Amino acid sequence: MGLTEVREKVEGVVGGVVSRVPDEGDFTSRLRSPAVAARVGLWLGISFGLCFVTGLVSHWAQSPDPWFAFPTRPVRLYQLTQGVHVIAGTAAVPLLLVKLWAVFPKLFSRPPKDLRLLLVETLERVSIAVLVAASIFQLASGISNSAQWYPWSFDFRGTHYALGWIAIGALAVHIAVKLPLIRDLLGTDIESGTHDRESMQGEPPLTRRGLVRGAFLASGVAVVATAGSTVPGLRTVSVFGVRDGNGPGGLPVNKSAKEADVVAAALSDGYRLRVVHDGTEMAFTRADLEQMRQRTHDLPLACVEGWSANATWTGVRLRDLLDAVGAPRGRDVNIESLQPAGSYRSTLLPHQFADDSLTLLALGLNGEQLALDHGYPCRLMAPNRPGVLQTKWVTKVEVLG
Ligand SMILES: Nc1nc2c(c(=O)[nH]1)N[C@H]1C(S)=C(S)[C@@H](COP(=O)(O)O)O[C@H]1N2
Ligand SMILES: [Mo]
Repeated sequence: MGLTEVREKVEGVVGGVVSRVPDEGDFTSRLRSPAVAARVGLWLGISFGLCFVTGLVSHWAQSPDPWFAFPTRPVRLYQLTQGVHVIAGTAAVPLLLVKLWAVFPKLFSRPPKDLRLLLVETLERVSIAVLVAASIFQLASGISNSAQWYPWSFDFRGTHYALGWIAIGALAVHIAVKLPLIRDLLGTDIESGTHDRESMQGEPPLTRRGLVRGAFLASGVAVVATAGSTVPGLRTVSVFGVRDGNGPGGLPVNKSAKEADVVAAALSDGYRLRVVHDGTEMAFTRADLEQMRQRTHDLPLACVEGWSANATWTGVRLRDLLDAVGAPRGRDVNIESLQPAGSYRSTLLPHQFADDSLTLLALGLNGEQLALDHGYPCRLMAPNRPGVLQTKWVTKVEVLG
């Protein structure tokens, strides 16, 4: 076989493959239009912005920064930011699906012949690929975290945080590149044909306005179906809410005493709360704690997994215990539970929380004795603190140097 024949054969095969891949022009629906993509994209961008900012707040709350202390007030700030995070993420799911559907034909646009244009387009496509992949990952991993379903072995928090930066960076590039087009599209009527492809001749069963409204409606339904985990009035309609609000004292339980393997130790006569500062150590039975001055405060439990609930907690002010061992103010404190294993078995309580007058070692919840599943004999309850750091079944409070 001569060289020309080989070339002809190769060209034949390549041509055959290429002719089977659809072309952007093969998509005829008027609904898959840039005008739809821009409108849905605007709200998608707003949702992602809210997710990013509230995600940073959550990261900051969970990784104490010595230079920039997380505030203990407003008491419900974290409950609000985490609620917005989960609601905005949920709202983004239908929007992302409609947006991807609308721009899908662009995946098949033929690359330009001019080398310079080709380079620019390749860069743009890479940034969009990164944006789409990161967006899908963030929404999927966020939802599965809310459902407490972890079918992976990577660290959720670290990965979700890192990809948050990647997604927001790729989004910023995407908006910057498209800004003139976005402004033009949002400034003209959605049904007008500006920036349409020539092939968009089909007669869709729906107007573009109808499609965009449908996307917003789906987004609203998704929010209502899940937000009840955070918004009390919605609890009964939220069929997909992650926690139903039932549990001892009317509060959901995240991890039960049995799951945490603390039942025997929590109910044992030998239980003591040890408070340690330098050489001083004091041990309290549950009865000793009940004898101390009791305080009652309304504090929310706001889980990072997207549910929250308000409750009334009664117990001993942590600062009173720290005073008992002569600990000075301004010291961070380590809170340790009876739980033998697991990453939530102990937490660092920064000094602004340790010294706050609202921070309790709670013995009671909503007027009842604290249930075993909520942390009996005693649990930490501090203002404006993620639920994951409100350690249950506390057995040791250690003042750090
Ligand atoms: N020792 C211990 N404390 C813990 C946990 C845990 O797994 N172990 N889970 C935390 C999480 S993630 C949340 S949201 C709250 C839930 O408190 P609840 O079960 O009383 O509602 O407890 C926190 N305290
Ligand atoms: Mo949690």
